[in-house]
Amino acid sequence: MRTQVGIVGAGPAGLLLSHLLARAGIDSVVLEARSREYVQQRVRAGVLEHPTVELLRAAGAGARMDAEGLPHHGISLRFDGGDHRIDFADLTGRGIVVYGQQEVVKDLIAARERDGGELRFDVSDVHVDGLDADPVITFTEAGERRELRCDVVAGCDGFHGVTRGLYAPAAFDRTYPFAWLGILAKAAPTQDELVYARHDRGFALYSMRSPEITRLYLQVPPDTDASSWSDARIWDELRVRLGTAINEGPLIEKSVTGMRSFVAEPMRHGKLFLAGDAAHIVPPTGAKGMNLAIADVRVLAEALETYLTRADATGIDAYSDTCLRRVWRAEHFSWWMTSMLHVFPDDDPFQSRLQTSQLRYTVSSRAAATSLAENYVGLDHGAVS
Ligand code: FAS
Ligand code: PHB
Repeated sequence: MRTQVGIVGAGPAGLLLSHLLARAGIDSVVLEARSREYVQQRVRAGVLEHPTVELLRAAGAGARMDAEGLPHHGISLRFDGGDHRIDFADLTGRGIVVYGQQEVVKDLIAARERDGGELRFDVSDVHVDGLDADPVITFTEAGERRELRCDVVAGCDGFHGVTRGLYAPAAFDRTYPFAWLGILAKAAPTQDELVYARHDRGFALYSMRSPEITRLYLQVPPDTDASSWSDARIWDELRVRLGTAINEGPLIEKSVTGMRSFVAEPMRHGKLFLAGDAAHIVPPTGAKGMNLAIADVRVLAEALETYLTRADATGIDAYSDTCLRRVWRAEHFSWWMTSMLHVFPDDDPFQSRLQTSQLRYTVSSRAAATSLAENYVGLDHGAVS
């Protein structure tokens, strides 16, 4: 088999890259370890920042997002027993769209299959050789060992994939002393917008997916087993921390997500280009994970187009540095939101007073609120210096 771009991973990064390359007339093959059904039902991110929404629309993959997504024009920070709204529309003139990551994945798979794209699911034992000259990906599919020769390889296989291990990038890593217990419930949201709550018992987040589905999170210890939390205990704790009425309903999903900041530098090695979680991880407090993957792919698709159609290596040579500026901006914002809103186990009174002071300043100063708002709705692609 031969293609121009071999893509490992069919998450948001791999699927969008394949879609953008196809629109530029460049062929690719996507190799995915899991089944189509698995990747389409995996519950993860929920917030699309403004540049992501614009890119999906421009790429012809935003129709269902526009029909079913929930446009939001602000969020609330809850602390000191009250809610304080950050008005994105007033502060930035922009907003976000609440639309599940799995819906984006479904839309991109549908677009690729409509356009005859080559998505190969349930592959295993992926290996890559020849990264300095002529890359060859070998993999097992339906019990057969296969070979895919390509001009370049995109490592879009997430944090636990294999492509980052093909070279030895510098790793910048920080883990947090807590995790998030997330639930998806068949219950109509009682809030119009997201609520980030800092409570002495821990952080909580009120989110949603549709007029019928609520998405909620609780800060828990890092080694928490989701099964150790009964539904009743979850609802009770959410009510205490969010301080608001919440409709209960049957849980569709319950899982614990670790909190980590991670960056691999550089994001390129020879003919291999990492994008998304394969290269970086952010704690979900800033709702940046999937959006950062999409921003990487926008840069990579453009760079590969100039390289593969005009033999111009300017874009691919600048790829890593270009992406890392936005990556570190999102790392800082996600760390800042996480540090401000969570209760740290040492429960240091000095730190908790700093957090409260930061929260009070953020909601009372237009300049501070604007800083949170412009990072949350997403800085324009290419605008991060
Ligand atoms: P992904 O991990 O989505 O996709 C990588 C793909 O590669 C997967 O389909 C995997 O099966 C495949 N793969 C892995 N190894 C392979 C191999 N050897 N061969 C072939 N395929 C392979 N972000 C937010 O903004 N908000 C959230 O609330 C949020 N919650 C999250 C909860 C969880 C449990 C996790 C793990 C992440 C969460 N994230 C969240 C971050 C998440 O949305 C990621 O940023 C996003 O999925 C990144 O997309 P990709 O880079 O495409 O990686
Ligand atoms: C979600 O709706 O899943 C969500 C929203 C905002 C976050 C994290 C997750 O910061």
